[in-house]
Amino acid sequence: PELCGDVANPKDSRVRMERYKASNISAEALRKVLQRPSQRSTDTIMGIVQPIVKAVRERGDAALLEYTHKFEKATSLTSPVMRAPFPPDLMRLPQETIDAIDLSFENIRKFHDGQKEPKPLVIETMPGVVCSRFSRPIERVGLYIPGGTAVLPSTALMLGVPALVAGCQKIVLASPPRADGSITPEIVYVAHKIGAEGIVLAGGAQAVAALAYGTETVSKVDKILGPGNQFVTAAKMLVSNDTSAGVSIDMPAGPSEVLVIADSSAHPAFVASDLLSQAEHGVDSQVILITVGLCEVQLAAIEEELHNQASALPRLDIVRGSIAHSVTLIVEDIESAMELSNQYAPEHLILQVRDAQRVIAMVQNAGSVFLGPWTPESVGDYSAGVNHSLPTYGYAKQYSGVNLSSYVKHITSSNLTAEGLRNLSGAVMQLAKVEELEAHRRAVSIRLREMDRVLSKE
Ligand code: HSO
Ligand code: ZN
Repeated sequence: PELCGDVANPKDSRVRMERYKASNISAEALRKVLQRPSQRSTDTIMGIVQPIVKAVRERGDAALLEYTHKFEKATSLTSPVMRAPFPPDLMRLPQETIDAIDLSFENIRKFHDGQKEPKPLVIETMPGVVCSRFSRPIERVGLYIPGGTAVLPSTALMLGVPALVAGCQKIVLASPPRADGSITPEIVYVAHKIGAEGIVLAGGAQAVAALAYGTETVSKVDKILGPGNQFVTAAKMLVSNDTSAGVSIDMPAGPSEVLVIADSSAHPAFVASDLLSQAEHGVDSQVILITVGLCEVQLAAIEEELHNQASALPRLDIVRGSIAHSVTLIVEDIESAMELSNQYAPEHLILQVRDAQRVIAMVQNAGSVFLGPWTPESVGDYSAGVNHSLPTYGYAKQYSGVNLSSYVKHITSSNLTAEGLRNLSGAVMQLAKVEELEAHRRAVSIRLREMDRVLSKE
C-alpha cells in the first residue's frame, strides 16, 4: 500500500505506527491493514488443550494440582480451592486500594442494577392469548480472572458484580496462583465483596475444565465467563461443546484492542495516551488510529506524543510489540472514519471528535464507546460503571459485552383462555397437518370438542 508522509526507518527506535491514506489504497489492502495479528492455529491449541481438559475431567483435583505445580510453579499448593470466608490476612490492602475498589464496585453495581428488567414482559398477541417472558438468574457461575503480565482485580469486579446483582446463587472465581501458591489480595478482597464461594487456584485450560466438570473440591458451574489467553478460550469452547458438561460460555475472547477516531479538535496528548493505554496490555494487542481531516502538523504532533509518552512507560517493550502491528488511517470525513470503524468492529471505540454524541448514531459495531476529550478508556476499564469484558477480534459484530443478561436466562410462558384457544385453533391445527404431526393437531381438537360439549349443555 502507498504510504503518505515520510516512512519510518525500520531500524529507527522511534515508537511509531505506520500511516496509510485510506483513499489511496485498495479495499483489499485496507482489509489487510485492518487484520488482527494472527493467532496460533486453533488445531495446534486444541491439540494441547484437549488432553489437559480430559485429565482434569477424569482425575479431578490430582490432575488440576499437577498442572498448577507445573505451569504456575506453585509446588507448595496442596488444595486447589481457597474457600470463603477468606482470612482477613489474605486481603490486607492499603486504604487507597480499598477505596478505589469500593468506589468502582459501587458504580459497576449501579450500572448493572439499572439493567434489571422492571417487570416481566406481558403481551396479548390475540384476544385470550397471553405470552410473557421473565428472567431467572443462572444458578452457578465460574468467573475466570487471567494471570499473566498484570494482576487484574478489575476483571474480578467486572465479572463478579453483575453476578451478584443478577442473584446467581453460587459464584466461583478461578485465577492462577503466584509461584508461592498465594493469590493477589486485591482479588481475594473482590471475591469477598461479591460473596464468592471460593477461589480456584488454577489457571489455563485446567481451571476451565475444573469449573466445567467439577472436581472433588471445585464446584461445577453452569456458565463460565471471563477473558483469557488462547488456551483458556480454546478450553471454554471445548467444554461448551461437550453436552455431558452442560456448561455455556460468555464469548470467544481475543487480545485487547482500541480504535481511536480523532479530528482536529482532539488533543494530541490525549489521543496518544489512549492508544498507549491499550497497547500496554500485551504484545498481541492492536491499536488503530483514524484521523479525520488532520494536516501534517497535527498528525506529527500525535506521533511525537506517542513516541515521547511510550518512551516513559515501564511496559515499553510490550508497547513496542503491539505498536508494530498497529496503524494510523487517514480519512477526510467522519463518515469514512465510521465506515472503517464499523468494518473493524473494535472492542473499544474512542471518539475524540467534535459533537461525539451525534457521531454515536453512526456506530454499528463496537464493544464499548468512549465519548469526547474527558473520557479515556481507562475509566471504563476500572470505575465508570460500564463493563470491560467486551467482544474482541471483530466479534463486536455479533456479540455484546458482559452485562446483566449474561447472568440470567429468559423464560417465556403462554396462558390461553378458551376463547384464545379457539382463536388460534385453525392456525395450529393446519400447521400440525402440514407437518403431519397428528398428536399435535389433536391436542387442540380434543379441547375444542370439550368446549362444544360444555356449551351445548348450557
Ligand atoms: N482494557 C482491558 C481491561 C483492563 N484494563 C483491565 C485494565 N485492566 C479490556 O479490554
Ligand atoms: Zn485496559
